[in-house]
This record gives sequence, structure tokens and C-alpha cells, in this order.
Amino acid sequence: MKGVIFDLDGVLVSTDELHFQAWKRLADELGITTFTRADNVRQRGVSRMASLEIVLEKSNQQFSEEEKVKLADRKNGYYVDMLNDLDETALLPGATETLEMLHKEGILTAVGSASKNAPLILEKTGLLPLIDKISCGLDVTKSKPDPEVFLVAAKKLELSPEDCLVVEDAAAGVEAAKNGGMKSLGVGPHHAELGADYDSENLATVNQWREILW
Ligand code: B16
Ligand code: MG
Repeated sequence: MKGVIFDLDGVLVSTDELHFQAWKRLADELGITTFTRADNVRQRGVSRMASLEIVLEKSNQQFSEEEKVKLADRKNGYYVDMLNDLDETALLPGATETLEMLHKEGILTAVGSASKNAPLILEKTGLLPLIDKISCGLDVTKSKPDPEVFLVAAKKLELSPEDCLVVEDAAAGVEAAKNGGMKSLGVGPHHAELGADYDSENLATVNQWREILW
């Protein structure tokens, strides 16, 4: 393996509570009182517009495409405001140590995230110097399980897909890795059920790096 591509939210950092708070605020403003944390779990790893659809499932109002874009922009404004206070306390266990270890071993690192806020999140949490390339929602038009975001990451690293490992916390992300011809490591609360080639509770508990990388 010559490169490792990390999903961001749920793998390196945890911003899902902030996403939840921002969507909840928008839902409240729209008079939707039944938006729950269970709905928010379904929003993980999916694009901003697909996340909005999950909120609007609970509304009996109809919105035009133009109105939907405005609603998603409004939510993003709330979310970005909250990102101002983001710092290294949002890092998930083992994130920094894993990136440092990979660099020491001469392995390239990238982020492959659906989030258009990925560069800001990496800067705020101090991870930016440890990431060689970023492929994010700003670079792609297709959402996971389409492999586009990971293929763009591999291309930016100047590596072929089969030389890259993807680390993911969502089933759609693991599927995207497979669709792109990449091996995967599943992490997070559902790590064993993601269908990944390797899995571990979090980045701090991976004990098979040798087997995975060499
Ligand atoms: P934004 P990931 C994803 O990040 C989040 O898990 C998902 O909840 C969010 O809707 C998506 O980014 C888009 O984020 O609104 O900031 O562009 O897991 O792909 O790193
Ligand atoms: Mg994720």
C-alpha cells in the first residue's frame, strides 16, 4: 500500500453532533418537530442535499429546487458558525498518531470526504499539516457509494487505486472503496458490519497495520 485515504467525519474527527444541531435548528424553523438523532445517523456520510431530503421527509410542505438550495445554505451557515469553535478536542482516538505513523513509514495520506467544509475542519483540528491531499465535496458531483471522491484522492496522490487503502465509518463509503478497486478498513460503532476488508473499533485500536500495509 502506498497511500491511505481517510473519510473525515466519523474517522478522523467527530462533527456529527454539530451537523445534528444545525439540521435540528433548521427543522425547528420549518415547524418540523419530529427530526431525531436516528434521522441524523442516516445523514452521516451523505451529501448536504441528500441530508436535507432526510429532514424534509418529515415535512408536509413542498419546496422547489431553488428553495431547497436556500435551506441547505441556511443549515450550512449554522454549521460553519459552530465550526468556528472546533479544535483538537473533536479528533477521534488515534487520528493524529496514525497520520504521523504513516508519514514516518513513507506512506502518503489523503482525505476523501463528502463535506465541502473538509479543508476548514482539517485546519481547525490541526490535521492539515499531516494530510498530503484533500478530495472533498468541492471536487466531486457524485456521492458515495460512487467511488469518485476516492478516485480523485488517488489521482491527486498520483497513485493507482489498488495502491490505496480507504478508511471509512459508513457502509456507503466501504462500497465506494470497493467500486473504486480499493481495499478498505472499517472503523466506528458499526465497524464489524460495514463489509470492509479489515475492521477496528477506531484508529487507536488497529493492530494489523503491518498486515494491511505490507
Ligand atoms: P457538508 P464525511 C459528511 O462527511 C458527513 O458525514 C455528512 O453528515 C454531511 O452531510 C456531508 O459530509 C456533507 O457535509 O454539508 O459540510 O458539505 O463522513 O464524508 O467526511
Ligand atoms: Mg464518515
